[in-house]
Amino acid sequence: MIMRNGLIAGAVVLLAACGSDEQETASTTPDTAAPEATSAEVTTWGFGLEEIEGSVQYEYGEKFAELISEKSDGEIEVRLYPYGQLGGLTDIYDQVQEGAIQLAFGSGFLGGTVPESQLFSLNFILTDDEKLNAEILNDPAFRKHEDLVAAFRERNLQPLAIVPEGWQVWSANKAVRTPEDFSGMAIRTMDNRLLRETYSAYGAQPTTMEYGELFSGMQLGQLDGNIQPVFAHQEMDFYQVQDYLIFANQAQFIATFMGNQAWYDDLSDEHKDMIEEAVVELVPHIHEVQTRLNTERLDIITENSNIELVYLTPQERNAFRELSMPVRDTFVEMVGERGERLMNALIEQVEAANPGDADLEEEVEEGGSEEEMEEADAA
Ligand code: 6CS
Repeated sequence: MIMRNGLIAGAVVLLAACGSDEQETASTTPDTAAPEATSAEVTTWGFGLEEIEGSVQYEYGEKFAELISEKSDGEIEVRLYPYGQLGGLTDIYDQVQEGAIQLAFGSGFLGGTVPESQLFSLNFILTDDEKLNAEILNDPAFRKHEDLVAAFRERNLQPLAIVPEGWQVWSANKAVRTPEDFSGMAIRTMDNRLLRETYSAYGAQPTTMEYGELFSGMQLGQLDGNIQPVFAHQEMDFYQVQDYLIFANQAQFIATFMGNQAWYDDLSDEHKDMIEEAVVELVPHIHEVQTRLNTERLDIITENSNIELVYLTPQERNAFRELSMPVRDTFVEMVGERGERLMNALIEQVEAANPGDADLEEEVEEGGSEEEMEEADAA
């Protein structure tokens, strides 16, 4: 696999205006300087993915392309650029900001571009129910919250949907059950300060590295641990160079689906409506896809390795939850009042959707029995 060797294929992205503001064609053209010709009737929207074929983002992109093609009677073609084709992660964000591509996903590394997006890296902020989280994040009350939209638009981006891709699962060469177990561990985090603060609070040594370099980073011993949804541990072969997968359910991997702001503003109402309908239809669809992919890939991992699976108990999780709480203040320090309002809006949505969770936290703090905690977690 090219990615795991850290070789990111170079790509030339050319932009061709084809008659109207909306008719922009982005194409990777490693062999020729000329942009690919498209017929006069077909408009191409380029969509940069942070992940390779077979991933949750790829499945999202394929379904989005299918829905847009159907809704536009074939007038619009969405062309996917999987990870590596446009360079590294920040190259993808640069290209959608500049309008070289029209659409992209942005997750942890996007924190450098849209600091408020680090909200999605906070641990223990959502519920334990992944489907409910997808619904909360995509409820217009949050997805279209003026502070979220303003944070992206200030950076020439338009947020379109929020896409949870599964629990972030730790991998390591030892079983991590307590913050003390993290001591001295070089754990790879995506490049944002919030994640570095979180894992420092847990006692680890956060280390930033590009996605495509992680396999060799772990193989060469530069990294002791990694944080990914299960499908990515499998798809990128990361599990082959680690001994334990640790499920703490501390956070989900969350990406934002976004467009170039000027491009979005120039779209006709009809095309904006197509996008809106597609992202709404995709909420239950991608939840089903991510749960299926993560389940199937865990089976592949366990069939093909001796990796040990560790599931933290509610009390073990609570030790991490407590350490994560002050990081919310760091988030506010970093992003100011707008980010704070957004964080509070998310917390309110979570509490309204899942009032039982606050009770559970109190019970855990008071120290119910492990069985009681597990029952409460399963409920
Ligand atoms: O860890 C990363 O950098 C990447 N992981 C996933 C699952 N998706 C994209 C992200 O950049």
